[in-house]
Amino acid sequence: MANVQLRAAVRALFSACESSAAALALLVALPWMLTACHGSSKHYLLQGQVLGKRDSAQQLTVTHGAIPGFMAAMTMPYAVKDPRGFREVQPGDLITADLVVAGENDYWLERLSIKSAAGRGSVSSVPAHVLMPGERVPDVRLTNQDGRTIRLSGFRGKAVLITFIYTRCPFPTFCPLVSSKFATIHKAMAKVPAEYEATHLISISLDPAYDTPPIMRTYGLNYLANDPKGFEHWDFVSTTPDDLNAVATAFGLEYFPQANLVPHSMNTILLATDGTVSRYWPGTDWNTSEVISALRHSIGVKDER
Ligand SMILES: [Cu+2]
Repeated sequence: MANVQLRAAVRALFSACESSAAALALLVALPWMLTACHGSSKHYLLQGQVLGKRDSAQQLTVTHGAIPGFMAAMTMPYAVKDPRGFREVQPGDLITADLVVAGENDYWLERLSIKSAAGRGSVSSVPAHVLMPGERVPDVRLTNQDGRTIRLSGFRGKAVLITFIYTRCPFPTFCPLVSSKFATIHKAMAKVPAEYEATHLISISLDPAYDTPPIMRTYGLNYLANDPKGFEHWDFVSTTPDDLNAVATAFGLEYFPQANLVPHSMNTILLATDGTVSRYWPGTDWNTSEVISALRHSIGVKDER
């Protein structure tokens, strides 16, 4: 889900053998160090603190130090292939484990060992509530690309499509891809004035400290063919870290702010005209035509296609 950064590291690691130029580009973009290209799976020693435990997915969210030869310090979820270790470990525990990397999207923790259980209870393990369709969204203050405060409640009566991005996202298949899809949707809605009027798009930054209004404005213009009139229909907003946490968690987003990168999951949300959640499209491989017809349906337009 949120393992964007690890995936990129793994991809770099495994593609380094084939393309040193691509690997070098990734190396420049990311704080990774590549290891030698041999063997099928690689083992690294991970030391860190467990912040979350998800039983259904046998998954731990761990904040850990740098893994020499592989990755910088960060916080992210890992699958665990050690049933006994998984059963015993609790949020707050300091652990060591083997990080096994077998390929892109294929990595897990093994041989979990609890070094200290003194921090148990200091970390909340209650999973956040993700809004179900029909539930009302938190009405946080958002600051748009012009520095103006807007609220989701201000769009009652319109169908609103929301997604989460950050301008420094270095992975073309994540934020830039979703922003391009939003640009396609924006253009499609602009063809029919009544549909344009009854819908709205919002991109929320996952990196509010960096993504100030001028930065969001520049980023937005890039997807609006440099036409600032497009901001009337598509807002690029940031908010405070606390409000971001509230709204992102409500929409099931996972994100882990680091120094210059924010590994994160992706989710696109449709709000109905009454301001409640209507639908989710997780990830990035949804179809713009499907989202466009959902937008039209929610404002009462019958799709002809
Ligand atoms: Cu991204």
